[in-house]
Amino acid sequence: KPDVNELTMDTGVQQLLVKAREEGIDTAFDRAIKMSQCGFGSTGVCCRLCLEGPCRIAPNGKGPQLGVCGANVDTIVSRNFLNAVIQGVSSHAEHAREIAHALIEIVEDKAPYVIQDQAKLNSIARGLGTPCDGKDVNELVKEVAHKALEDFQKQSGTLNWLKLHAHEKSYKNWQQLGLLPVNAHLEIAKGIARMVMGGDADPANLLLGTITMGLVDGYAGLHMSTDLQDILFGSPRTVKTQYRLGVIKKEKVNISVNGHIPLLAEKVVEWANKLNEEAKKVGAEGINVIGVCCSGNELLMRKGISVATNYASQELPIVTGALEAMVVDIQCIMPGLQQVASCYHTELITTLPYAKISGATHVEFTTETADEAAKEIVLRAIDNFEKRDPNKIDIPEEVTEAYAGFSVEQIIEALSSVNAGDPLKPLVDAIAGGEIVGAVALVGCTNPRKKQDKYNVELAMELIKNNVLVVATGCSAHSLAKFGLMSPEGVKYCGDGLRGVLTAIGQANGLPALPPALHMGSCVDNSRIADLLTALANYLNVSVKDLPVAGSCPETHHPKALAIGTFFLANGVDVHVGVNPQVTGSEFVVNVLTSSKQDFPVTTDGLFGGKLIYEEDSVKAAETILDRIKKKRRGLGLR
Ligand code: NFS
Ligand code: SF4
Repeated sequence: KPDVNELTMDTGVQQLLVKAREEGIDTAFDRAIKMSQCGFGSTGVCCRLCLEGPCRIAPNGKGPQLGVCGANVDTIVSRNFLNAVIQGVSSHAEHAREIAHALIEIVEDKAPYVIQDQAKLNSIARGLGTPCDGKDVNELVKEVAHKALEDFQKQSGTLNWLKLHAHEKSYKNWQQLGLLPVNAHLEIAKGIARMVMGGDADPANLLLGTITMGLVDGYAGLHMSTDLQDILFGSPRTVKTQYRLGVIKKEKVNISVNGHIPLLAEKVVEWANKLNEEAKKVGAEGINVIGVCCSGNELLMRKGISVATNYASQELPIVTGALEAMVVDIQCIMPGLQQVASCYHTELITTLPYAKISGATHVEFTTETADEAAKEIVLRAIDNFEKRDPNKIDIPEEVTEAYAGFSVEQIIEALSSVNAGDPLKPLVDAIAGGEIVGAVALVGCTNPRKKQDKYNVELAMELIKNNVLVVATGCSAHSLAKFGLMSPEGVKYCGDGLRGVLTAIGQANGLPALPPALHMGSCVDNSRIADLLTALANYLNVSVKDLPVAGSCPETHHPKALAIGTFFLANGVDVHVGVNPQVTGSEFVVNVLTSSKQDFPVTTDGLFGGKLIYEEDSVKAAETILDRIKKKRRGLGLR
């Protein structure tokens, strides 16, 4: 077995991996070593879409080059890519739809939540063309929620949320190409229908269909989720918080929330506060709620709740022996959690009727019964405190401080302290002057097949050293926070230009400096990044594709990241992936996605202005990204 320091940069995770090995427990890191990767699957050339197959196309022309139905490798690879993107899109669309539905229940007095952000409500309503005057909050929320649900029902036109947020020039481009989505459910169904056996067999057409799915993801998934969650739970503001496994407290009842849709996580926090005294009756000092993955990000952004760990090491909080309950909803929940939990007193609690794990406790969570469910979950955790085995407790000590909560609203507010009348000006001036060369969104996951955090951190370090501002979301944000890039001290790693700008803006806001990586939230909050780009493009009167920016997911694992990446490609933003996107079996698909427009007849670069960059080495990836950013600068007439 490889040494644990080859598996993760996080010393706390290393410590617990050693403990797990001593106790004979396998985690995702061990399973990744045991599971070899199939060459056909990793290049995307394996098709299981009908019972004539499975078919797989042999590499280098040696062996069958067509499936039984006659599908060639380009068709098979592009269908598989579309399939992956659809999975990502449906995750985000379900997320958004659940929140829209919850809002309606709330204003009909059927669900116990209170609308927190009336300013955001008004701005979204205005953007949707819904007059606000004279309406009470409930009326307005209902209208906004119905507009959201229309995006799952309408049979003509395009998504309300796309019209609300898309940059005008991108919109026109998609319209001309006939790519505008009609409604999310329709497009998901159509996407599946076109990738089915005997459906669409034109690889270029399949890839264009994938772009439409990316638009569904961006607008009816990411943007809608963020907007409605901000209305319901409040728009994030700067918060200071703590990261790493040391946030688990030996003297407290520890409850971790893992998953994505904050309807559950918010209620768990509320009931943990209400039942704090109950915990003292079993000898604990109180209740400690900690976050994992994106539920962690949601609570962190709005409540400053600390974050224990990110995706690849989500089983390790259990190995501390001090976790009373791990509460999950959906997405990125490893089924392996239950095997690990069964070795400890930890109770794994699933909550959604369509996302259960055998062996786990299921406490059904609906918005109508949110209080009862959250109360039961917290009481179960309290009960479990006395079941701890003292011999099994070992909590790594390290914690790192970090800032988060950088919504677009908060970033604009911070910039207003420098220039109240024209807040974007200081940022745009710094980009024009070259103090900031460009910006990169570091997004996505960690993946048990890659050394955890290493690639995220390395890439961020390279970029900020070269005066590229980094914004981050998802589990990548956890990586950067753990290694000091979300604290003001992180500016010591920046090039002079970037450091100067971050220090000036930070000091205008009472901080020593802004952190070099700004935490913008969970993965659905990639919408915030898109909104920031749209605002900058509007300010400069250019297209989003012209901006000196890029997106990157060095350690991704999830189809959701492919969906988000497709959304950014459609907007003309280059997207780097550091993990094999499983399309390399088709030269055609690789060319469409990764070639520059002058090198191949049809490319995403030519059609939209952004291309995919696949590079596993973070230092080399940073070079390529920088080259592209500099090219876009030249396009804008900047040096
Ligand atoms: Ni994003 Fe968030 Fe994490 Fe990756 Fe999974 S939790 S939605 S997919 S692993 S960043
Ligand atoms: Fe084979 Fe075609 Fe069926 Fe795919 S759809 S399994 S390539 S016969």
